[in-house]
Amino acid sequence: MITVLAGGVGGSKFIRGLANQVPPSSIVAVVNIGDDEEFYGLHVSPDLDTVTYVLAGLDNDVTGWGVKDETYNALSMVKSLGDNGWFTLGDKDLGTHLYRTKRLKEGAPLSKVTREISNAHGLEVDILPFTDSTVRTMIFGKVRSDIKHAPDVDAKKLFSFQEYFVKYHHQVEISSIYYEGADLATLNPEVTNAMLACKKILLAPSNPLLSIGPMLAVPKLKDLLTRRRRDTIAVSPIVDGAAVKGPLQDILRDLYGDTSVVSVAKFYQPYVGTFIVDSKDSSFVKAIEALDMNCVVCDTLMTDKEAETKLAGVVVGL
Ligand code: FO1
Repeated sequence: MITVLAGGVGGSKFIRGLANQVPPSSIVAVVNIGDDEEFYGLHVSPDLDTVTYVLAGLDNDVTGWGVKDETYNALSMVKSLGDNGWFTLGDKDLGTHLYRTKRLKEGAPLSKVTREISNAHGLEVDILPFTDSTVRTMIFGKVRSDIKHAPDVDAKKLFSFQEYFVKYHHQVEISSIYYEGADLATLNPEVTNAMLACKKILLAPSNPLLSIGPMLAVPKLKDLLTRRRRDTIAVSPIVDGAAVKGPLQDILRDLYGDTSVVSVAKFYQPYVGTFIVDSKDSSFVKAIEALDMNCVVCDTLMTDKEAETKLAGVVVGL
């Protein structure tokens, strides 16, 4: 059994590659829920849905989120009623949020609802939210002055994840990131078992602070990972000082003043025994090994399904 901690598009593609290398039923995907937010009374779980849609072949590979061949009739109606509608929810995607919200209101935990959804799509990978408790990634910072519609560019404030990411296009100079609820969050027994019983724990090439960070902020998960450091392998989400996708480069600059892969290695140092870096970053191997981490160099860019499978093959072979 392999346990993989993941979030977002990078995480989803990596799990898809992994499912081509090992039996999908041997993979437990522990997925970020720090991005979850309520829109129009519906519980939206972007990372759980991205992993599910990608594995089910339903993903929208243009946007990186939502469902392919989507329509937006419901959102158009909402906008016509005067709502700003800054968070784009497609009609098919809304079906997932309607179902999830109904089941949560009936008292089902998020992990159970997630299994119901992935079973309905015929998936064999076990997709689990890292907790059934509420953990929310909050961003403290100031809207960058070059963004036009910012009402109060000078004020530092607290943003929910989706306000930061979507409403302000992640154009926020970050002072700190806070994972609300993480200190009191409990782990599902399935997550604990998967992390103890698996041969290897993998950290997908997801954003360390936005996708993996919410999990590391849960004391029990942090302890488990620290205990299994020797068996934990992380894949770098940075190539040649730049993020493959999303705002990671800006975040590393704002928080650590260094956007190199070493910055990510330092963040993962307490939890990760082996770090996989891109061939373009081979000059950083010595600096990473000095952190008491094994370092493996290979091509990490998941440009197509073949590249995803090849990268997963390197990881599985370690
Ligand atoms: N990302 C955007 O940049 N703009 C959107 O309007 C948007 C809508 C959306 C709807 C459902 C969903 O599951 C994801 C959505 N995302 C959108 C992505 C979301 O912000 C994710 O949390 C990030 O991609 C980080 O993984």
